Amino acid sequence: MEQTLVFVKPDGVQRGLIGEIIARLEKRGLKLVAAKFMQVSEELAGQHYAIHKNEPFYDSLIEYITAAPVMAMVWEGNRAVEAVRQTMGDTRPTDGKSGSIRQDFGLEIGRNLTHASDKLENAKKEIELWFSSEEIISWQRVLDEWIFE
Ligand code: IDP
Ligand code: MG
Repeated sequence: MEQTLVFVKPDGVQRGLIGEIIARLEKRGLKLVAAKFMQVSEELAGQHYAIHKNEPFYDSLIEYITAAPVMAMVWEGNRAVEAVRQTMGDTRPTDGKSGSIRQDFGLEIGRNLTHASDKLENAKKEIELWFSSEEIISWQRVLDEWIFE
């Protein structure tokens, strides 16, 4: 089963949206396997967003992501990477349809509330970067057979 990295960004934490975001992922049927509330260091931010190093928004992105704590999580499920991206919505909150987290709660691309891994290969790398293997819990959820076919 796939696992994907999610974090509620500092704006989501400041705005009291951690619960709402977790609730949507839980209700979708995804399974939480790791979570920690943490301050992101400059070093972790730089490693996580290394791919954007040459973008004009890079400095403001690092400032944004390190400005307050984040709620970091790993979620599991069949096609979890795609499912979570879909629940988060398009990167720019004013693109795409409403009904997703970013489109329902955000307005600006630089204040888009959440991160979710964009593909399985990156999900694996990001989970390794953010969590140790002991922090990831393998557990049986009683409803699994009613959610996973
Ligand atoms: P994603 O978060 O949907 O995967 P990416 O393109 O990987 O989007 O960009 C990473 C993050 O960088 C975005 O979520 C957003 O916070 C920020 N970002 C991306 N493009 C811009 C931009 O044009 N201006 C400001 N911030 C941006
Ligand atoms: Mg991305």
